[in-house]
Amino acid sequence: MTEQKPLTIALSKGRILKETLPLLETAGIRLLEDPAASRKLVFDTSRDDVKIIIIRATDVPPYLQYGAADIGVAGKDVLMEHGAEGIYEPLDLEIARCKLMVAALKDAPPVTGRIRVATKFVNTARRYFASQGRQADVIKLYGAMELAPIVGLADRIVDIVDTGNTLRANGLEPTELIATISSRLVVNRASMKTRFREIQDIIDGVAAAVADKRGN
Ligand code: PRT
Ligand code: MG
Repeated sequence: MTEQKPLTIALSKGRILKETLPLLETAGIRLLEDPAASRKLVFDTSRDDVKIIIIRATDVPPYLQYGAADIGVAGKDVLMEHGAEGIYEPLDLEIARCKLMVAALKDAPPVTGRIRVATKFVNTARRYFASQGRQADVIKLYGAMELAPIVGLADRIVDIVDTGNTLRANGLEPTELIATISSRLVVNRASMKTRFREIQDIIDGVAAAVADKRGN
């Protein structure tokens, strides 16, 4: 019998990983070593036919789009920013919940005319302001977005908000909700066709784990 190549699951390191591993375990897929104690990028699992790669959150969509991974987990923020080409999104994992919001300095006046927006979510921000008929110049930053309004780089930021503590600590406040965010299980569209049974079984297992955790 010819052996099929293992199914590859792409997970993002950081907060999503911590919440995803227990769901996969409940679905019968367990890492054989602790990724926190290893510099490896490819991990064997309790299933011979499944391996896990651990990459940056923003790298998950391209791995899925081009079929280098069959299954992945990514925040809806990252998926919205990258676009859904070649990627199927069958399941909300209900983890790493947060909100994608516009924020401004506390009590900042409304902006008339063109608005300057600093964010790492440039595509999402452009789409959002365009959908509102507002003219926006969007400036790409890679971190510490909160600093931009303080030093006059931008009128507004678009960023992830959870407790709001980061905004508050920097004298900012959320002003508009763009989207409520959670992490999603995603599948390469071609894999979904060619390896339907294997992948659907994993989706069903993880869906059951999510329902279990929710308490029904
Ligand atoms: O760290 P790295 O640059 O590799 O990537 P990353 O920062 O995107 O990864 P990670 O692990 O920090 O976040 C991955 C995903 O978690 C995001 O894509 C979101 O879908 C989700 N998530 C959930 C969050 C938060 N909650 C969150 N609070 N992502 C980021 N934050 C940050 C936010 O950027 C801000 O700086 O936490 C701060 C706000 O938190 P509060 O509680 O102060 O409001
Ligand atoms: Mg981070």
